Amino acid sequence: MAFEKTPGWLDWYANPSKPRFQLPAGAVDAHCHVFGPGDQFPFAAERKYTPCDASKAQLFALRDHLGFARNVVVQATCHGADNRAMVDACRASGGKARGVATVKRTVTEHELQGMHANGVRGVRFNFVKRLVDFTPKDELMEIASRIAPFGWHVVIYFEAVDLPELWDFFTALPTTVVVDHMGRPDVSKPVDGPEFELFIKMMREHDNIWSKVSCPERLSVSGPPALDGEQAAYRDVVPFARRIVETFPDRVLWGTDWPHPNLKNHMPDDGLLVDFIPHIATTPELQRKLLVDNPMRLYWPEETR
Ligand code: 0GY
Repeated sequence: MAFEKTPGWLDWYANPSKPRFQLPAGAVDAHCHVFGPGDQFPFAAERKYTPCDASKAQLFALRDHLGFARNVVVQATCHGADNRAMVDACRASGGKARGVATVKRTVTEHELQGMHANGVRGVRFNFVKRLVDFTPKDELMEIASRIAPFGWHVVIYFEAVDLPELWDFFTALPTTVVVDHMGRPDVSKPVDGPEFELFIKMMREHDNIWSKVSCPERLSVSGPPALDGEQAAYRDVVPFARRIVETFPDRVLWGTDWPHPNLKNHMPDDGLLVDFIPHIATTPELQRKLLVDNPMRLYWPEETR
């Protein structure tokens, strides 16, 4: 089935540069997606956007080009609760990809077991209103309690202004909880202002809560680097990400977010995104925790014992 992309949709960057920053051996891209291809894995009827195709083969080629060893493929909302494209990518990766699914309360035990066998290790709850319809919290809590015995975790995606209202729900979740993109702070506000302090407080008071320090390209107001390349890319995001990495070094993850859904102004060069990492994780030890030790503990624990 042919799908028409959402008008203005930006395709992913076809020829990313080779990063100058050399990733540590075994680095994991812990947040990326596959889109379709639509003729093989149709997009969901309830989707809020129709993306370009972004296949598993293209994802794996990017992984190798950038120097990552593994991927965590996160279910994107354009596929709803139909996890076939994500599971297919995990299965085809030869053990180099694990997945995060979206499920409904109707998911069966057998389906959960099948996903686990194919590499799924978490579910994603999305609270970003432009991306999903509302799901009652009792349904989400029921799902969380059903996936907990598998050793899975919950990934949450929300915007910073919604944290006060969502706090009680997030802090009651019975599993490890991973926040996408630092809870989307408004980086034009102070890094020590009340909004970001609330996020830091949540991580400080709840040691089951982790954060992805990803998506500078999505959060930045200052934008990509000047063409002379002298200025750090997305420099306004650096203090936010760096603060989380330095305060909670054992509970942070990083991912490219390829193929970068819903960007309106520019599409990042994924090589430059990798070059952002040493600005937020400034020592080899912090880089190893962020890129290797933490994602391995969460997604491949059997290899870290
Ligand atoms: C991201 C961010 C976005 C989209 C999705 O599943 C999705 O559709 O996550 C967004 O639009 O902010 O993490 O990919």
